Amino acid sequence: MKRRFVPVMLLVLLAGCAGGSKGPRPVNPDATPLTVSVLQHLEKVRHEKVLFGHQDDLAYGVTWKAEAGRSDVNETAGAYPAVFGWEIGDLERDSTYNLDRVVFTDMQRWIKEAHALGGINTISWHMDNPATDGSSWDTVRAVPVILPGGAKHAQFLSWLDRFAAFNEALVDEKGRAIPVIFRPWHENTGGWFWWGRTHCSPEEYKALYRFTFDYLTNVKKQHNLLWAWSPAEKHLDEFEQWYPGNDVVDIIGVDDYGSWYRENAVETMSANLRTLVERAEARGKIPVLAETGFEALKEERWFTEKLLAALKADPAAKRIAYVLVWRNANAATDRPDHFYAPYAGHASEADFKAFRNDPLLFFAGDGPLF
Ligand code: BMA
Repeated sequence: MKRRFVPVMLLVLLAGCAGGSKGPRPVNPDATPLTVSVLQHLEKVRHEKVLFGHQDDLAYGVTWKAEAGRSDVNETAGAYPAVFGWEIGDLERDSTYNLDRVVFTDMQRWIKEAHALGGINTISWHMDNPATDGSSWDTVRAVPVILPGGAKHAQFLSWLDRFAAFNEALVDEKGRAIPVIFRPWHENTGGWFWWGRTHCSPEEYKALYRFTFDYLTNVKKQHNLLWAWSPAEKHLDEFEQWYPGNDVVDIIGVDDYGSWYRENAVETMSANLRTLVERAEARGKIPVLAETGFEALKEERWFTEKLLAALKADPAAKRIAYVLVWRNANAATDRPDHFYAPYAGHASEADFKAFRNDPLLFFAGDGPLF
């Protein structure tokens, strides 16, 4: 090698170390290195694997509540999920627990545990209706009320401040902010939440998402957040109309439960996933099945014959980074028959083990995610 090439090589190496590493960059240019790392791992891993996620996994299961180390997924699959979903509805009220009675300080502890397990955390928010003080299912028109100039704008800022305070406490053992996939204003192409398609215009909705991004990123400096947008499967043909923009979204998802109830469930889901993956890839974003599941698992082999089959039915479908199934509500204290992962002794346990053992699936500990 001729000597004059050495300085050039050095420069190339240094550029690599100075943040020129390969892969997508978060929309927030100030995202922490760990946060950038999560996004880039998702991009890398999705071409080989699909991460498995579960809502409220460490908080409770069908037969237990807030018991250290427990997880219905771990107790059936033999591994914790790779993605841990959490819900902060009622944080805006300064309540000590969320709308499903999960204590917020416990949730913060479980988020830290999930991170220590090598998992990725994601947060959704069923925020109360600011116009009426009803729930998020109270569909009285409210979006303009909280946007700048609206009567409840100051209150809305204080609600976002509460999230920032909650989020700032999420630090690892070295004091670094734990990355969080933040997924506000979800299922907006459905009509059941006050931010849904029949209760605000696309312009108002996009202004709401963009305002939330801008305030939390630039004013509150929440640099551990990756931004996910997941409309509902319903009216997904209106995708373009409601998409908040390439500059505020890292991850494009869909919340799809409905496809499992169609006659051609596997084909319908897999076609929906192809569309999702194509839309995300065209924008340089990460596709995910942000929420799904088959309530109460009435089909014993749902995990392999439906979910896994849909992922495998189309080479594009399996390029989603993760699939998250919804929560295992406690049967005695919350909602019976409202669970989406098996629990010990449930009829679909063996099928779930087979699902976990399929080489396509990735659970916590199967490899690094940041
Ligand atoms: C819904 C249901 C509700 C719950 C809400 C927020 O889909 O599971 O019971 O309150 O999510 O977690």
